[in-house]
Amino acid sequence: MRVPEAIVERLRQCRHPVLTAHSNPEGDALGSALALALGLRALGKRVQVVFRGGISRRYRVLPGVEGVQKTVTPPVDLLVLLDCHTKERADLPRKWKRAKVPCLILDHHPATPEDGALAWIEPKAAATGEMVAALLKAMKVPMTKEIATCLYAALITDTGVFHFRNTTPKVLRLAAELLGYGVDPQAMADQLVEARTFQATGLLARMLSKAEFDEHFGLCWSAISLRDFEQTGTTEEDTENFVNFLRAVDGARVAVLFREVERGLVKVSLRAKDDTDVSSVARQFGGGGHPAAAGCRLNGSLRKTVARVLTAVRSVLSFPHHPSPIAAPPAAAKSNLSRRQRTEGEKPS
Ligand SMILES: [Mn+2]
Repeated sequence: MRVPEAIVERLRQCRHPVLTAHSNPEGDALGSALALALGLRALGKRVQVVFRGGISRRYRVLPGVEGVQKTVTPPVDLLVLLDCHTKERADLPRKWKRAKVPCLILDHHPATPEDGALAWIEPKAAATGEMVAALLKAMKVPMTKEIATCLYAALITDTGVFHFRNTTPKVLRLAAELLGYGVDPQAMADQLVEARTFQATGLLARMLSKAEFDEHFGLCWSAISLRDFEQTGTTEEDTENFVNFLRAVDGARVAVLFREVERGLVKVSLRAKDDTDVSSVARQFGGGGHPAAAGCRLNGSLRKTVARVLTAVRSVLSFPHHPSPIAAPPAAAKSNLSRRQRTEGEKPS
């Protein structure tokens, strides 16, 4: 991964940077911000890490998280946005989204960055943390256990603990290098990915009992209502990784989790197990993400939102270059040859 010289230069020149990412930051957004903050502080800069909406309790084990601020204290000479590409999405106080301060963007989501910002967008990176690791090396920041822990958190979050296809040889080599600095891999995976409260476990049981599966499309989904949250004493924060239980269903190509987070506001998480691009669905509703993991939020009732989004997902799933073995008639599914013929027969003229 080649780090653009202009990015290194801009970071070398700044003295009072503010680092942030998208709201409700997960392990990659937060780990990347904290790792870069530790690195820039080692170079003598006065760094603020700002998340207006605060940080989920899950991440309290990350080094430096106790220093995260909800507000910005001037002076500020650079805004650094990680794991997101516009000031609008960044978890900054409104006033600072409009402030005339130079802006630097580091992101691995394929997207068009904010106008006027200096941006490094690397869609091939598994995580923004992988970019930050390369950046810190380019800036000759000495690696420490603390920085390694934050970067490791970023890697395991976005690769699903080295489960997804973005787990490249490079990612594993970086992870191995980070473990060499004393990162505890079990503590990281337990606390950042797997752990949930007993109340959240009750919510998970509800979510699973409401799950539905459309075998024809290989589409598995579930919806959590405001009532579910209220009756289990949980919040949206507790639903992290829930969508993966839907994704795990045998024969599921796409999993969708709906969460009614306020009356009339539904958050949607989409995951693809095959090469279906669910980010195209998320974008239809003003969201975004990666081809295999995307999200959006919609105004409307839970019932109507479920229907709208599932219709959009089914139209993506019915594209002829995604032949579904499940949808094949039993006779045609028997050999690869007959399946290929069937697929060709489905191509629109
Ligand atoms: Mn990320």
